Amino acid sequence: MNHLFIGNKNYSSWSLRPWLLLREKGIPFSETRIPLYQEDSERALLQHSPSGKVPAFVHHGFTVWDSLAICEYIADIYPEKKCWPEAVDARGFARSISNEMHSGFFAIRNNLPMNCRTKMQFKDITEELSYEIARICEIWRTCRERFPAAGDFLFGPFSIADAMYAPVVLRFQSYGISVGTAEQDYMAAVLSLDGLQSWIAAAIAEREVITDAEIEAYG
Ligand SMILES: N[C@@H](CCC(=O)N[C@@H](CS)C(=O)NCC(=O)O)C(=O)O
Repeated sequence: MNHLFIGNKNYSSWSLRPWLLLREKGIPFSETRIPLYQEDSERALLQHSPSGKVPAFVHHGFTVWDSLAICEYIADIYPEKKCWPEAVDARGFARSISNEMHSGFFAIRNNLPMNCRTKMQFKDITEELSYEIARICEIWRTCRERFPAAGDFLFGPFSIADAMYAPVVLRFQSYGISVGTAEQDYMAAVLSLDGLQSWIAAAIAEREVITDAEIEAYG
């Protein structure tokens, strides 16, 4: 009834977002992994996703694509799962930061590619990268201060906003990005999720290597 098409678990940060939402909200789904940047990838992607990109989600034969649209659709079809915070101001804030992630942070996305197998001290922190890291830390701190609902996540209970930022948590961990105490606590909460741990284990077990997403340890 629910099927998610995803890319390589090691590299596909957009795939992780709806996958983690489904897992953490206990929504049953099956999945197909399409390894990216291989000879047959383009054909396989276009067969299941109109954009030719993953993730794509199929619900009773109806296809929705693009990570945030999929998360919104899941929130619509499972209102009881409370995928967004309930209070209207918290929900507005959660949507703003989720869209900010979806449409921005290009320095982080380009310079610190998600790679669950990597653990290094990344030293080449440009001004642009440093600005984006500081902005993410500000977002996480502000959420915890302004919306101190019960729970360890940005708005208390796990929400779409956390799914959108989970790949950033992985990147900060992989590249040894230093953050403040509140941000460390938030990262620890995300990293302790069973769903995320099982994604990481599957990512580490994958054999494909996408050279462009492999950063040399330097500095
Ligand atoms: N805006 C899209 C981005 C999707 C995207 O770029 N997916 C990558 C994998 S993480 C992809 O399918 N790449 C394959 C390709 O471009 O050929 C989303 O949020 O889902």
